[in-house]
Amino acid sequence: MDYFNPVEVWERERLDELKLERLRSTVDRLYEKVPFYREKLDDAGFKPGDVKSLDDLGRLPFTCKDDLRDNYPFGLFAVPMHDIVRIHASSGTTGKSTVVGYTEADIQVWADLVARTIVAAGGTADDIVHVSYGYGLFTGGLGLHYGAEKLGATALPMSGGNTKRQIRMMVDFGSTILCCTPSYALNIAEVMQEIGVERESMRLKSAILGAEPWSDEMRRQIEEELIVSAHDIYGLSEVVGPGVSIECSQKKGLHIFEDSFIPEVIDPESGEVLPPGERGELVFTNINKEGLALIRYRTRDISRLFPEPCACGRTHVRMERITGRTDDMLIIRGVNVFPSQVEMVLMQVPGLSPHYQLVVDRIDNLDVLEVQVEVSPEIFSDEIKRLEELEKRIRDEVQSYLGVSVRVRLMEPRSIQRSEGKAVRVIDKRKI
Ligand code: DLL
Repeated sequence: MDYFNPVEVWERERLDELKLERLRSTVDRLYEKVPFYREKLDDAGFKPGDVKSLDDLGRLPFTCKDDLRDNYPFGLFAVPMHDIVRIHASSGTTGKSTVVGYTEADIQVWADLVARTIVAAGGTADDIVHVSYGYGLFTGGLGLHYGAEKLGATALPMSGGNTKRQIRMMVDFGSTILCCTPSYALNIAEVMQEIGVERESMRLKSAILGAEPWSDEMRRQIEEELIVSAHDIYGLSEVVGPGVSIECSQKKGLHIFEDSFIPEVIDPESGEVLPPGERGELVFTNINKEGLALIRYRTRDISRLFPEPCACGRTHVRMERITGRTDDMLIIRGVNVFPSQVEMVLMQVPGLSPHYQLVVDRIDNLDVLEVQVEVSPEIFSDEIKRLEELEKRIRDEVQSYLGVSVRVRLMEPRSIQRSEGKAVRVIDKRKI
């Protein structure tokens, strides 16, 4: 079996020893360095040195997205800004993004984790890794990029968009591994057909797809159309970015790199830890990170854990592919969008009523988000030109605020169905 780092095949006992040592030093360090954690740990009755076994994890306090927001932007960093060499960010539930920071050592660890994912997906130093995740504050592009370089492969920093050009480069440069969202992989396959590029003119062998939910059905389609081995990669910026877990050749769950993150699955209502095999909310504790390390971070992602050994030889626990969320976060072309953020934008535009609905669909393999919003009666009787201007304004504001393009449909007053309980804000027609 090929792996990038021998820790991936360490036997359980040795791995658990390392985890305990790292958990203890992380908790102790956070107590010393981060006032937020000192307070939380004090409340939970933990003092430095109190973590004695891995079972103590379950008594540590949770961290959630709001804690990052309340300490925006750098309040949870455990090192002085002088030591932070990189910042990334992703959407929060309201105006503030979730900001994460990395030290030089963190960047190295992250690159190592991503290199492991590329190898698990069949990659070697001889590969040309075509990175079509977005480069920028999003962790996808730079995450895969540094991992490819760490492996000694060739990184091709394409970023997203301009699909025809992507295809041309894939042919000309002989890209062997494609990294993008699964929906974009399907989109690429379709554009190839449209412009008449034969699969035979390409050297693709694997695809490392993630950042949004997908299914085995989508995998079949991608593998058939692009003739690749498609691997699910999972991660989130708060925890590190891509590289938290990856499917190996067996494709029976994603190995979580336990030397860096300790996973738990909890009942989202009670917070109780669930036994292996039961579905619930994934929680991660960082044990190998300096800049920003989170204790029991609640991801809101739904999954379950499989501790059984894997035929690939890796000993690290596997998680089921993400099957849902415990909140209303949508992922539109890889961008995380909370309905509350769209609402905030709409509420700032005069002439709109507070009645709106978000309709999500997948058209030609691309997510389309349509914002339907009722206008006031005066506006509704305005000339078409004024209505078009209003539509454009909403489109522009959502785009600049959320970084995602949307369609806007202005609706007649009282045309959106009123709810008798919780408003139905999202209609998701995507069949994933
Ligand atoms: O999406 C990191 C990433 C980049 C992962 C590239 C994989 C590849 P965020 O923008 O912080 O980070 O979004 C994290 O995206 O909590 C999940 O809800 C969702 N997500 C990420 N990977 C998967 C996946 C990146 N493989 C949020 N399947 C997470 C389902 C995923 N959902």
